[in-house]
Formats: sequence, C-alpha cells, structure tokens
Amino acid sequence: PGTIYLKDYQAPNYLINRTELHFVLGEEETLVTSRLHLLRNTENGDSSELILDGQDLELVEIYLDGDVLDPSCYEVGEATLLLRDLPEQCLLSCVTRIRPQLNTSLEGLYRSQTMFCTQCEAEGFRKITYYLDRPDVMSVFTVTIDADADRYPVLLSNGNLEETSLLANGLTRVLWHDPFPKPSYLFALVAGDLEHIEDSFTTCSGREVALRIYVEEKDIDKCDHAMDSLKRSMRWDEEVFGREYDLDIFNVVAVDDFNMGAMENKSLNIFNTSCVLCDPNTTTDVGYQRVEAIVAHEYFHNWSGNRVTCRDWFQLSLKEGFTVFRDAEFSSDMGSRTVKRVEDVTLLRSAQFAEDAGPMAHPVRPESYIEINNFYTLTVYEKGAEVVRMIHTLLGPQAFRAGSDLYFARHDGQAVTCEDFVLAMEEASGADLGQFRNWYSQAGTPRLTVTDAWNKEAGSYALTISQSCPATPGQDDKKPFVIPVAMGLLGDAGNLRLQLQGEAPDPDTEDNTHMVLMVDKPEQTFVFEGLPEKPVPSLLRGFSAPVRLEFDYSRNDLCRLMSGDDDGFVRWDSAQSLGVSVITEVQAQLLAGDEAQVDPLFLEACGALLQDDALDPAMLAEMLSLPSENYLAELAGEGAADVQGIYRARTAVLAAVGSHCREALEQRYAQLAVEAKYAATGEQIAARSLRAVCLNYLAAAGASGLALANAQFAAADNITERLAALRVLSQFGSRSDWEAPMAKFYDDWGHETLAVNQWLAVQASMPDDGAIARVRHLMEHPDFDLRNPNKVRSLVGTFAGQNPLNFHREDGSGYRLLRQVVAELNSINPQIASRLLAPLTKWRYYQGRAEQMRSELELLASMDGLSADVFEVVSKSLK
Ligand code: HT7
Ligand code: ZN
Repeated sequence: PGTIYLKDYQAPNYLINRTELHFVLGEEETLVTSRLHLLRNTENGDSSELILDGQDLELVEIYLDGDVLDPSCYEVGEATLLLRDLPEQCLLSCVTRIRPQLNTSLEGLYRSQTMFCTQCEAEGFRKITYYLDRPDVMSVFTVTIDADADRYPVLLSNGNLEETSLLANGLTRVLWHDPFPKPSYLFALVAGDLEHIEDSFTTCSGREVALRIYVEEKDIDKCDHAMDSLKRSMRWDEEVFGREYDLDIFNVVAVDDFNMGAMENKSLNIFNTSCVLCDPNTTTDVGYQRVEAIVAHEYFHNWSGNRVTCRDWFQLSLKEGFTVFRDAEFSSDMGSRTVKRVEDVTLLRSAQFAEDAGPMAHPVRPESYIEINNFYTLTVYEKGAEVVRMIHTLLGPQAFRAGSDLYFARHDGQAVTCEDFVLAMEEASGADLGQFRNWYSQAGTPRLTVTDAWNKEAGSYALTISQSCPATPGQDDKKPFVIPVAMGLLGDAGNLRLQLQGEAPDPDTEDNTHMVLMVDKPEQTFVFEGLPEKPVPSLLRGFSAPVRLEFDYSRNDLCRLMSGDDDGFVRWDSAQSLGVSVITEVQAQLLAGDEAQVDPLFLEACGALLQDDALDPAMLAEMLSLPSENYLAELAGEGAADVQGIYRARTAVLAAVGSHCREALEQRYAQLAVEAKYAATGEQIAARSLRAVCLNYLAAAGASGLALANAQFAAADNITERLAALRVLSQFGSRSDWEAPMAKFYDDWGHETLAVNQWLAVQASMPDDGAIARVRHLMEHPDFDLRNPNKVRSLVGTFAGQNPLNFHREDGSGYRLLRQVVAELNSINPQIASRLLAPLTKWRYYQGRAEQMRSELELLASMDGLSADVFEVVSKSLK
C-alpha cells in the first residue's frame, strides 16, 4: 500500500453539485443507481479526465447524459473508475451491485442484525458507489430507497422525508432530500424494523425540531437518557457557542455492529448501541456519562464538522479536536469541571502520551498516512482538543468565542483547514499565533523541567523553566512550543499574591494569586517579588498544556498542595505524584527482597482525605485512586517497565492503605450507601464512585472487604454496584469468592448484550494465572462473535489493554493470543484488527519482553493478504 502526503493535496478537477442515489435493497444484493451532476472545476486546470473512487463494486451499467457510455471512455480499476473525455458539465449515471450481507468490514452499506446501515467516514462511501469520495467535494443529496416494508418498515436517510409511495412491485419507496451540501462521508442510510421514541426541541429562533431515537423494539425503554442529553446539548450549543440547529428533524439510530462510538451523519446520527442505550441494569454510571458526552459530541459536529468540514483527512483534528473541546466544556458545565478535567488528563497521560512516544506518533495534523482509519487517534482527538483549549487559554473566553463565531460565519458550507481555524482565532482576537502553530505540525509530548531559587533577603522567588521535545518518527529536531503554564504560589496560609519582577501590578485583576506564564523559549526564568516566605509552586493548574512537567517536589510539598492549593486539578495531581513516588519506592523494596514499607506520610494523607467532609465525594474518589498500572509503566520509560513489579507494588500499597485506614474506609463505605432508587444523578454517581474506591482498598486489605463486596453484589439494584463488587472479588479474591457471583451475573443478565459485554470485560482483566485460558474459553462462548467489535473490544481489547500482568506473561502466551486474533480479524474487519494491535506496538517499554513482542509483529508482517490498516501499524512498529 502507498503513502499519501499532505504536501500533494490538489483540489478536485470536477465538482459534484447534485447527487441522486437510488437504492433497491434486497436479501442477496443491493442495486445502487447514482446520478452525479458533474461540473469541471476550472480553478484546477481543464482536464477532461476524472478518476472516481470505488471499492468492492460491480459496475452494471454506465451512462453519460442519458446515453450508454462507450467502453473506450472508461476503465474500471482495482479501486477506481477512470473516465475520459468528459464534457465540462454532464450527468454521469452508474448502476453498481453490492452485497451488504457479506460486508464484515462495517464500512459502506452493511447489515447489523436484521437491519441495513451505513458507515461512510472516512472512505466508506466508495464501497457504495463510484464517487469523488473526499471531503472537499460537497454535494446536495437526494436519496430514494426501495425496500420490502414488512422487513424494513423504517427507511431513513439524511435531511427531510419528502415522499413515500407503494410501488407496483410491492416494495415501498421513500424519498429523502438534504438541502445542505455535504461530503460523501456524511451520507447515511438505515433500513430496519425499528421502534422509536419522539420528542421535540424549540430552537432559539422558535423553530420546532422533531427528535427521534430509533432502536430495536427490545431496547425502546433505554432511550430516555440519550434524548434528554440531546436536548441539553442543543440548548447548550445555542447558549455557549451561539449555534442553532438547522433542519426540522434530527434522527438517531442505534446499531449493534459498529466500529467506533457513533457517527455524525447529517441529521441521521448512527450510534453504537453501547453509546446510546441506558438502563440501570445494563449501563454503569460511567456509561451514562459517556452516553451524554457522545450524544453531545455528535450533535456538536452539526456545526464543527458538517456545516464547516475538512478539506482533506490531514485536517481531521479541525473537526475532531474542536468538537472534543466542545463536548468536554459541555460535560464540565453539566457536572463537575474538575472531575471532568481529571478524567480527561488521566486518559491523555496514560494513553495519548504513550502514543506520542511510540512508533505511530504523529502531529495533530499528520503529514502522511497509509490508511486514514489508523489516524482516528488520541492525538488527533484528545491532544487536538488540548490545542484548542490552549487557544482558549491564550485568548480568553470572549475573544475565543469571537474567533469561533468568525470561523463559522466565514466558512459555512466550506471544506477548510486547521490553518483557517487558527486564522479566524487570530483575526478575531488580534493575537499572534505564529509560533503556536508548532502544536499542529510537531509530534511528541514536550517536557518542561522546572527548577526554583529562593532569595530570602530579597523576598524573591525564581522559577526557571526549560522545554524540550523528544524526537519522533521523521522529526528529530523540534522548534520550541508556546506553552501556557497556569500557576500560583502556595504559602503557609494559602495562595500568595503574585508580582512578577519588571511588571506593573495589574489593578484590573481581582485574582492576583493566579497567573498564566507564557513559555515560548528553550529556557526562561520568571522572578516573583514581595514574597513573605518560600512558597511551594502550584504548576500547570487545570493542566493548562499537554506536557510532562518535572519539578523536584518533596513529599511534604506534595501533601501541602494536595490539601491546600486553590486549584482542584493540582490537588489531584499532587496526590497522583505522591502515589507514583510511594509505589515506585515499594517496587524497589520488593525487588530488593525487602518487605513493603509504605511511607506513613502517604498513609496519613489518605486518612486525612477520608476525613475531609468538605471535599466533593467524586473528587475524593479521584484523589484516592492510585495511578494505573499502564500509567506507571509509561512513566518507567523505554526498556524499564516491569509489569510484575508494578503490579506487586501497587497491590501492596492498596493493601497498606486498606489496613491503615480501615475504620475510615468502612465508615465512608457505610455512610455512602445510596438508599434511593437508582438514578444517574451527580450526587448518586459520586457516592457510588467513592464507595467503589473504599471497597477496593478494603478488599485489597483482606477478607472483610471481600465479604462487603459479596454483600454489595447480592443487594445491588444496578450494574454499577454489581460490577464494582464483581471486579473487587475477581481482582483480590480466590476462585471460591468470584465463581458463584460471576455465574449469577450471567444467569440474571445473559439476555442483555451490553451487560454481557461488561461481564466479558471483567473476566478479561483478572490477574490470576487462569486468565489466558479463560479468555480463550470465552472466545468460544455462544455470546462471543469475532464480527462484533463490541465483543472483541470487551474481551480481547480489555485483556491486551487492561490486564498488563497477563498480557505480558513471561511465556509470551498473551502476545500470541493477541497476534492470533489480529491475524483472523485482518480479513474480517481490518479497522478493528489494527486498533486491537496497539498494545503490541509498545514493545520498547517492557523490560525483557521486546524480542517476544517483536516476533509476534514479525509474524503478522509476513502474513499474506495483510490489510493496509494492519500493514501500516506493523511496519511502522518494526522500524
Ligand atoms: N466522526 C466519527 C469518526 C469515525 C467513525 C465513527 C464510526 C465508525 C467508523 C468511524 N470512522 C471514523 C465519529 C466521531 O468522532 O464523532
Ligand atoms: Zn467526532
């Protein structure tokens, strides 16, 4: 497979002003007739040759302006249709035959259970018909669908339903028209026997929008949370970004077989069932929050993605980074801003930083790819959102909103670039983002090293900050970034007033204990004056930039920040740093053959947190959660991650806290029991999350915790508490502790697909020696299906990603298992195969495992029929 480069971008030489599609859906095959109204794009030369994209298509008929096209005027290639001697303006019509029933890639038109559905982003439309399948070709679509209404009473596409009729052949025909020009990746079609719930939303200008969520009949009671989330999102986007919805109808459909979470097709969002259905017995608290966030994310795309779209796929972060930023702001406004930030930073630091340090590292705006599906990454999404967040920090909320308004007004109906976004931000604010653009073009996580110097006589305190960025594939030397470092200085009695040397005090600033330092050189020193005492610096407040920060804090300093800083994020981060330092120390003790001695300072700090009734329980739960094994491995650095050592040390620390704080943990656990009926409210969710953390410590410490978990499992009226108990039993108990509840869970909830998926995931993450045999056994379970991405992710994805102890077993059996599954999936669903592969690509990190991991990658590389998706990841990982 070849490499595609950003530098080679060329505008299309034809435009497609109107696209008419006609589908005849059948049980064996589907016939697609396209009528493309072509116009030569004279801006781009005057070639009469046109190359359309097409994959796995059978061309049945082809006409130009109503006449059968002479075979000398076209050529069907492996993935193209070449047309010669086209007039400047013409109507090209093709009939193609496709077989959705055999399409296991879940791209293009395919079957999920008994329904037809589509997934066209990024390049799935070319599996439906020959087309200019690229985002800068925007067209007005009219779609007719003929189908048997007994099997498929619901027939949906984008835009408005204009006609329904019964045909002489007994089929039903519907006609949908979408007045907004859109690229092919936003096209959607759904046909099935579906039920729906309906509601309405009145927009800020008084228009009524009909809102519908379509699901299988059995799931009709699980749609209310998504509907409420949708209405909240619509209101929020009006209030915060001034964005109003633009059609009279907005449909959402839930499908079981789906490669990602959801898809923002114009007015016809398609969702993975796991990201839209909610019920207390199938959806955890985290699941409810996820549904709200994803519904919002897809809805927000209507402006950031659909009305203004990407010129090419290198610009993917233009819509994804911006939309993730928007959905994070929405979630922060709906719940706790600090907790949301902590969750996002946890993901960024444990997974995006690793991606940015690995063989697939790429800038937020990549410069090349082999398979675009491999670039729907944490870097493009999450780091992309951090880049937008930094612009927000640099400009301030008002100028940022002015920039966003200008961007939407200027580019409505266009396909544009990240540069256009930055230009709008600059023009609306007057800011110069010249050097800031390095965030778009340079990969890798910058490292900030901070040192301090206290001058008692002068009452001055100097912070010297130097930045560097490690080399990444194809980028050895990096230019300095612009890094906003939000900060404060903590004194004995609280946060100190900040006065920078050489700067006049700012009379306008009410809050003079908080400041954002602009770090834009390799090294800079900031001197603060007028200080009564040596402060403890509170750095990177709110995680104001996606960087690694190094400052030599003493454990006492960390404890002070943890309990006394004004910034919730820094309080949490200090607790994490303390946790990392204590676990690392215990790891060294155990490695030396000594007993684990957990620093009493840490134990006391945990005890103090548990007594802090003023802290929001959700925040307390975050502060008491130890850094994950994956994060600890990432911190260990290349060649140094000892998974077994990390696991043993982390477990020893859990047990020590559990014993030391037993009374306080038991008390909190008892106090937090939710008596009321299950509801996914902030208050109940916070209580359950802190209770789960307490239970985890207690179970790590011994039998009484396991007894509590058993009782919790038996009494629970919701899956959140059931799974929390099951997890604790299966992590810390022996077979006799978890076997019966595990079986009971399946007996009770085996009929609910989404509950079964979580049951698979719990078993996939168990640390015991039987894990690999169990995963292999579960792959034979009647509920497992390699063609269903949710099942694969729950079982195999969780095993490889969340069970480091067993995935990295010394005998290599974990690696072998993953390689075998990837090899099988390669031909079934290449997108899922290559995503699943990610844990193997981190072979450089794991002490003593590099050879085994590499050799599994080599086996994959030598396979016949390797998909472009897997080829790209394997070949780049082996370099
Ligand atoms: N824009 C979408 C990204 C996407 C996708 C979704 C479902 C299946 C396959 C997909 N390929 C790309 C989802 C989003 O970010 O909102
Ligand atoms: Zn998105």
